[in-house]
Amino acid sequence: MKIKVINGPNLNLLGSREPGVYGSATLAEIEAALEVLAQELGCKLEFFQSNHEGDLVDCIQACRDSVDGILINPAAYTHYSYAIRDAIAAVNLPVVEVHISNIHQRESFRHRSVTAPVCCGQVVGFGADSYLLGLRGLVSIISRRRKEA
Ligand code: CA2
Repeated sequence: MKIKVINGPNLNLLGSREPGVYGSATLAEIEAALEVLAQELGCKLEFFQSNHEGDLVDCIQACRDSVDGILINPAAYTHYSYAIRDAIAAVNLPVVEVHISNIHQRESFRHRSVTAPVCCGQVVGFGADSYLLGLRGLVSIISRRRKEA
């Protein structure tokens, strides 16, 4: 089982600023923790981060024939990128959306996710653990679908 882990704009800055909102873990540390969990769950991970909407769309499209599911934090694009939403819908793979912060407790523009309705699940507000919880949920959905097929 292969899973793409995609991170959107500014998440490359994790650990350097705003620790009160996003915690102190760097993106590299989050990816390392995901690798440990992936070993336990028996899946392989590939990582991608970009600050550019089109690159994220290209990456999601390329997932169609190369991975079994996507774990994504679209960052600020969550709230307004119909291009990323359409790419997720088009790729026809299980996708789980994660957020470090609880977007519902923050500014009103963060309350809406345009991408969540085309994902199979969303995890918010658990800090870096949102990624680990999201990976567990995604692997469980992929395994269930394989048994049902
Ligand atoms: O809580 C999340 O995971 C977010 O996706 C993070 C995005 C934000 O726009 C979403 O509303 C919620 C922002 C990521 C920016 O990360 C930074 C990290 C360190 C310093 C500055 C920004």
